[in-house]
Amino acid sequence: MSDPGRPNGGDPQSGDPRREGGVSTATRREVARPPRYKVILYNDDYTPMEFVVAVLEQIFNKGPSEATAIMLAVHKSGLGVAGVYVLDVAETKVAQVHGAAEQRGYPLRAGVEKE
Ligand code: TYC
Repeated sequence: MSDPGRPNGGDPQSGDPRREGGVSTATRREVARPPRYKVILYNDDYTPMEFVVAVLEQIFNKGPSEATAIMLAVHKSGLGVAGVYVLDVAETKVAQVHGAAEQRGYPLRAGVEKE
């Protein structure tokens, strides 16, 4: 007899999405994990490095050394991940980056990409 108090009757081989090839079949009580989105920062030739570091600290809550490392990675490679969030938070962060950059007259751009 299956245990109604446990997903999939308590079968230890099922109920774990890591063992199901990512496809949910049985009725589940657990709420699905919402998809996550990367906020991408793009390099440009005009935005000052200190401004990008300040954006990473203030909008993406990075500490000074991580903010500097991300900024330098974007500067060298052309783009980089500022953070990973649910979609509405990611879109808000992008709007905050664009608002702060436009206020200062810098061309800094950001975008959202599904993880
Ligand atoms: N390339 C810019 C400079 O040399 C710095 C920069 C880094 C700009 C990261 C944008 O997302 C960026 N001043």
